Amino acid sequence: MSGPTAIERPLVMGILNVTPDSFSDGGEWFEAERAVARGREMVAEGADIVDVGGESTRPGATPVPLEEELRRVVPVVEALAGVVRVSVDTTKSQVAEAAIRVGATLVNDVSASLSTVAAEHGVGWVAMHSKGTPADMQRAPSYDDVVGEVTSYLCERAANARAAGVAEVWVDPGIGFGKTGAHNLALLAALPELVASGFPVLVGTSRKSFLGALCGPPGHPAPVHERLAGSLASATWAMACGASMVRVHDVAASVQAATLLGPTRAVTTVQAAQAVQAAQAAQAAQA
Ligand code: HH2
Repeated sequence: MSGPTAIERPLVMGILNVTPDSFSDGGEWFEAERAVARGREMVAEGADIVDVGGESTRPGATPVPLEEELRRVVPVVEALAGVVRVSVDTTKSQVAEAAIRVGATLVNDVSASLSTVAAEHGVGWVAMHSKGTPADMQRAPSYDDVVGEVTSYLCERAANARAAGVAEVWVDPGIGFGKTGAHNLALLAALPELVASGFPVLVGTSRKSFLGALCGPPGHPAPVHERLAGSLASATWAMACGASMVRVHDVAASVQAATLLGPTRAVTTVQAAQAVQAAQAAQAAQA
């Protein structure tokens, strides 16, 4: 048998919200200097991509004017782009383009509408499913078949983007975007179906409210900063189902989980043997 092979692990995208009102980290990284420091910290924790956003998409969030979103996002993207791969979390083409000009190479698009920007500039694109806008998406969302509808929506958008020349296309079921807790769980349970589409899958569950509702005692949702275990369990589940990237606030813990998932996802005996060899070689190199 040949020597140890590096086992690929799922990627970890660190969330960096340069906003005063994001549901979990709002205000923490609102100043550019603090945001850049947090971005660097996430890189040290093992983040593969840092996702910079200047507009909260939490239910009921106030839309941010273009100039303000540019002011928040561009300097942070510029400062981090030389250090790590940067994605820009936006629904505005002008913000995506400005971020690309200063080094972003992935457009994280919760509106799944910016594929032409990605095609034009030769960068990657994440198509996320959402039903409605942040203002109304959590008002009694309903589906006949949530898994079927989300999967066919994403596959159609992704295939169109590929045909239009976007080489790197990700799909994301949009956990919490126009979905009840039951919808979120159904989508997580059916992730292998989305993975089977062949498009790489990104999943973001980190600290979201359905985890709070599930993890706290009845009627007392776990507060946002007490959702690490649920966040990690759901990210691990997603990776075990074949998701290629998870979007998280808690980078260090998620990188540990991803590192474990790389070898354990190896499905054949040969891969498993290679995984053991690779792990042993890595340990020996550290000793
Ligand atoms: N979730 C949020 C924002 N962007 N992008 C993708 N691809 N997938 C997601 O699940 C996703 C996303 C919402 O989380 P967060 O950024 O932490 O909060 P806020 O929108 O309040 O800034």
